Amino acid sequence: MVIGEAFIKKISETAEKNKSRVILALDISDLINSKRDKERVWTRAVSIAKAAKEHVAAIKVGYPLILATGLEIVKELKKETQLPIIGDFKIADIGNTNKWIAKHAHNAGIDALIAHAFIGEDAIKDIIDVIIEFDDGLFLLVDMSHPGATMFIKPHLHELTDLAVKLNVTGVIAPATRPEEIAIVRKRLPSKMLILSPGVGAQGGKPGQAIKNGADFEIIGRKIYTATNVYDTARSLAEATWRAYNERGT
Ligand code: BMP
Repeated sequence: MVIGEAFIKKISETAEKNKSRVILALDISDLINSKRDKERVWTRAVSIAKAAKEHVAAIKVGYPLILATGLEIVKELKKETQLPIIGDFKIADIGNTNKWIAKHAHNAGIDALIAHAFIGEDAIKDIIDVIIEFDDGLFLLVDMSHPGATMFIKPHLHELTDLAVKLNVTGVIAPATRPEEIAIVRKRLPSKMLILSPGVGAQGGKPGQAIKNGADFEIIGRKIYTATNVYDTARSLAEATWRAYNERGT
């Protein structure tokens, strides 16, 4: 048993239904100076989510979208897509502050959260208290996909992964831009714990590669939401990730 069994069940069901191992990173945004600006971003985000919904297993929302539209969009996205929603607030504060972030996220309808593993055990346990109370999921970042992550985070990959295992969280985030790391992380994790991997497409990772190396889902944003045909692009990424997952055989 890991924390977030209900979330794992939910995302596994949508993955199976849509034959997809893609999580859509819905980073639709713009600067908001009027009610109309906000409505425009809101409408665009919902329409992209609807266009992609048959070919993704979940939606990840984060600062770009939420700072533009407010957390209220989460309930609309759930209503329109019926997909699980991951809140990517990269929580990295003291425990008391983290608890409030987690409570607001749950209250808005978010099903799982992402936090930095480097904040350490006590500050993560405060998030876990809220996650368990509401039966949500929690993912910890054990490395990041951008080049600068190799300066401070990557050297601690093993320890950060071991902390995630010790705390029995739902899973971890590891970079598709360095797929060899995913294989390392996979070996250290119990099979129940998920690996979500960003960095596919716009950041250079090849669709399906992270999954071949042991990831369970690929988090993909720009390659989908900037495509001329969102539906077709999401469909072809769904096919590539689904094939990679089934060929891997676990
Ligand atoms: P894109 O496919 O457009 O590069 O988007 C990737 C998404 O994953 C973005 O929401 C980004 O904030 C997030 N992400 C990432 O790219 N690398 C990480 O290491 C961690 C992330 O959450």
